[in-house]
Amino acid sequence: MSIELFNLSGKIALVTGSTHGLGMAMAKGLGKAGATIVVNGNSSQQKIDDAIKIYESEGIKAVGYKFNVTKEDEVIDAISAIQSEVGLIDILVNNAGIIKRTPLEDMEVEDFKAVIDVDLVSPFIVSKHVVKGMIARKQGKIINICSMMSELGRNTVGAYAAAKGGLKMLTQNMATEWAKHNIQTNGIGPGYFATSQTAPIRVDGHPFNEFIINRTPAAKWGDPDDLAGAAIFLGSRASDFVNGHVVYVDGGILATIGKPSNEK
Ligand code: GCO
Repeated sequence: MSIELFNLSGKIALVTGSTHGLGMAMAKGLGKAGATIVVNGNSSQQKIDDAIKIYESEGIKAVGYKFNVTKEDEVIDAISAIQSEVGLIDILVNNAGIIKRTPLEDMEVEDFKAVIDVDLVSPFIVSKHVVKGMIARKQGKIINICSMMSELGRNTVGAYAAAKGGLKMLTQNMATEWAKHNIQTNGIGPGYFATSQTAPIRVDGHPFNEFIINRTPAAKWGDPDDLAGAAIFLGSRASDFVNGHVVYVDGGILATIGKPSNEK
């Protein structure tokens, strides 16, 4: 019985920004639990086709849809195409995100707005149009990808922190409004993971690299596959009474004040 709770056979999961990185890792987890993965990206059709090959090479059923999550008309068209060509969306993972590392006093307004648009407004836009089907069917799962910056500030990532802090509260309000329809809305808060997004600050000898390894009780950067379990849990019946929470997968960063570099 218990393992059955995590079985996603017959389910359809749309994961935004799932051609690489954390999005792909979480989508692979959902796919290996039985779900059909709707892969989304916006950079190029080639990138989506290459990603589909990777999913299929791991025995995962995946279909690709290129659309810009910040453009409501593209989102409406994509969701109706997905629901008529693939099927009704059971699980939505709002993962697509960007970051711009600039001190706030030097940040251009359009850059600030661009980060808010992708990281906070697009989860609202995509959820608004996917949830209508979930409300009609009285079931659904929404997972918003938050961050350490949903709880903590950091030099140069002010716009990102504003968006991820806002996304935590948007998650709570989605749960408040949609739980009565048997829709569970929760978040996943990744700590520091080895991805292309963190590559610039994860270089050997880079002070931030040393800082993270020392600041993280697990004393390492996370492996994207470490997120698969939380995605399966929040996408499955195992979380049918879990609502409005962020599951932090961070190696213990938020649990501790940290320690000086001379302490083991
Ligand atoms: C940064 C990082 C973070 C991580 C992640 C932490 O510059 O601090 O890129 O934003 O990617 O969001 O939870």
